[in-house]
Amino acid sequence: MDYTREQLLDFYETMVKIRFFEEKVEKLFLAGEIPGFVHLYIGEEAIATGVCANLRKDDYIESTHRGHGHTLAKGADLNGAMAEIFGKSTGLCKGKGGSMHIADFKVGMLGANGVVGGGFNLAVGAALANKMKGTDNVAVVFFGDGASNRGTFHEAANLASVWKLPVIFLNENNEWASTTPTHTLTSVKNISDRAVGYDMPGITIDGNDVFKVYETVKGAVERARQGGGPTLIECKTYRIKGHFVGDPEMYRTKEEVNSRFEKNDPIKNFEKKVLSQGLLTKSDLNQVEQKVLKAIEEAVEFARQSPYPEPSELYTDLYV
Ligand SMILES: Cc1ncc(C[n+]2csc(CCOP(=O)(O)OP(=O)(O)O)c2C)c(N)n1
Ligand SMILES: [Mg+2]
Repeated sequence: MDYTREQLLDFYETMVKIRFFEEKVEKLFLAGEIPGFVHLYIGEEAIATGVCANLRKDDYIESTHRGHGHTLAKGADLNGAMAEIFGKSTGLCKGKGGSMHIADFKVGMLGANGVVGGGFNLAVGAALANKMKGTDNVAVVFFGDGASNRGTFHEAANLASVWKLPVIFLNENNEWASTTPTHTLTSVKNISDRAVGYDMPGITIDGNDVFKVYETVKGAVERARQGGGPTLIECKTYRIKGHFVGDPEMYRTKEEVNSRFEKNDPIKNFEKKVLSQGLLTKSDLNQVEQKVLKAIEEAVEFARQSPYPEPSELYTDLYV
């Protein structure tokens, strides 16, 4: 494998940061410390990590309701992200976005979205802006298998293709759309097959392999930067947690979930590969884990100690 030690450590740090962050958020939500609704990204960490490792700060991403991982992978501040999920005034959106509408324009993270399929046209708009400004920046829109059935996907894919916009349609096929198995509501076997209808490359890959994700997206990003237009990439993965925290999951068995996770945990996959090939040591991995755990504990304390927004802030930041 042709990766530097620094790149490997970065992959690992981002993936465990997302994993530990989500495990912490789950605990705090169940303990009543976090308001609203929370959707966890556990089991899908290799996707956000492999994608965002190809992006610069001034490239854009559009996220989903399951957006914490995308936010962290794009480089958002950990304290600001945690405080946002707590609804505190020190959060990335001053506590007024919360889990499902977290955004960080400073790092090109244009927003999570409570509307399934709400990100497509925003990303295409961002890509159009890049093109009109003459930059080589790209936009990536993350979206679920369920979202691929929304009209917004098809409108956006068509226009992006016609105008050869620098946008990547990044599908996270985790086999579930809320309580519904994807294959019961999707007309194609692979979501990437839909690329044919829009005259763009369509690629399906193992989304639990961070190397595969990184390398595939690298090609699509280069193509987009050079004016080659959009690409549709489908990352096959599996949703390990309930649709939201608190989901009773009456529609599948614990055995199914456990066996999928055991076979295909993206972080374990990574560890196996780098250890067996002697690229990193157990102690390298431990050091990263300890550093990340400490940073997350600090972020929780930061969030706990921060104030809620003042009522007078209710109408600020609504319009630009
Ligand atoms: C327009 C719209 N329709 C329905 C919903 C309710 N809803 C929230 S998440 C979800 C399923 C989304 O599935 P998928 O796109 O596969 O994303 P995943 O949750 O698997 O990451 C649905 C139906 C919504 N939020 N917005
Ligand atoms: Mg899904």
